Amino acid sequence: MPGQRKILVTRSSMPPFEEYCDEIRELWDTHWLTNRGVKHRQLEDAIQEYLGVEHMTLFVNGHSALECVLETMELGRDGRDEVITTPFTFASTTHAIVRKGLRPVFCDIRPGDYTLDPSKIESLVTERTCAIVPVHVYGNVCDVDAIEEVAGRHGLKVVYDAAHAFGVERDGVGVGSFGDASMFSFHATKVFNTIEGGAVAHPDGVLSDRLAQWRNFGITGPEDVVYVGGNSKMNEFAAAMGICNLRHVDNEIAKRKAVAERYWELLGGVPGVKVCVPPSNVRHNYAYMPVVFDPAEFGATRDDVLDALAREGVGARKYFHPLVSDYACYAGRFDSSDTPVAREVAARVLTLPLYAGLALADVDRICGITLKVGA
Ligand code: T4K
Repeated sequence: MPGQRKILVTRSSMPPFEEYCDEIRELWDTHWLTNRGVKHRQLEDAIQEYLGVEHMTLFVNGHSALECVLETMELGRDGRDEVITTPFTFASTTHAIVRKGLRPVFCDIRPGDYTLDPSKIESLVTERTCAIVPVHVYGNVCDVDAIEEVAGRHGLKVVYDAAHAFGVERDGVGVGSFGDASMFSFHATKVFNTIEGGAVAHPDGVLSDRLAQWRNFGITGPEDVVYVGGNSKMNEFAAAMGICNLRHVDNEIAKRKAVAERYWELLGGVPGVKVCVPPSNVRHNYAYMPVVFDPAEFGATRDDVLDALAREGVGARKYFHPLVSDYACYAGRFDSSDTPVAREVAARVLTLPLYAGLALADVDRICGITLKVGA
């Protein structure tokens, strides 16, 4: 609509300007800007405590963190190079696997929460399988018990892509405590951000050393370089943003909760419209608002809704369409009909705007536009 303020799928959380200025002021005294400075160390400790995990290693972004953990676990070195994972995710999950010389094997997802379907994993395990990389997609907690039970029986590592799941807990246990490791993203679009950033949480102190060394060229001492590592260090300005944002994150999540509940109230129960309400034993972070439209029941397609919202200045997004297995860069390698649930969800899902500062009146307007399309 001409003159109307645009609403996008999300909007970065930022601390008060003065708070950030105060946080970075001392950098003008020290001139120490990166390479595990004071802010970096402070943030690493603070996030470790907030997430309640044993070890925490910060990275420049979530993708590097995922690549690094796959590499430092030495997956593929013994000839077992297959990794069971989901095609219903952002490019990063699969790209990290492929870029580390491993082969993704796509497993279908559950229709209820869109996470990996554990009942379909075992039939995909071969003598070449080395790991499972499930995704806590939209912040929905995977069936970690069932996944880790299959992994345990076959001697497989489990590395969770928890990019969307900052602060999520199941039965009071943070998601970063599950499996062999979990990767978090602190990108500008996430519930908690360091502008760009990410981390690996894990229970293994040895892995901790390796991750920290790998992210700094494999340097282990003034004259010692033991890994062919990369450079994935978080700088002090990003860490300072994280320190500030962490002070406000509980409040941000509470505001997101109010927005999410308004969506559920207005859209839940509408024929052909499926919203995803977390179970009562999960402390969710309300990272995304996925809504699945069944055109036969609703009377309109997901794309009809997307277009109608766009005409009114509302930028919803098709996270995650297309499936990774349908990307041009993987043409000829996979068949998305092997994962029919994921294919159907990808064809019908729309993620509606959700962020802490979104007014409930705007949610009402977005739902009104949405419901009019199907009427
Ligand atoms: N695994 C999973 C499952 C992931 O979803 C991701 C990232 C990763 C791994 C990798 O983590 P990182 O390496 O990124 O830490 C965005 C994000 O760039 C990406 O981090 C995220 N997933 C993905 C789901 O979404 P785009 O291409 O959709 O972003 P963009 O630029 O279209 O922004 C989306 C909306 O966010 C904009 O409409 C407005 C808002 N926005 C964006 C930026 C950049 C802001 O409010 N502030 C900003 O600075 O990928």
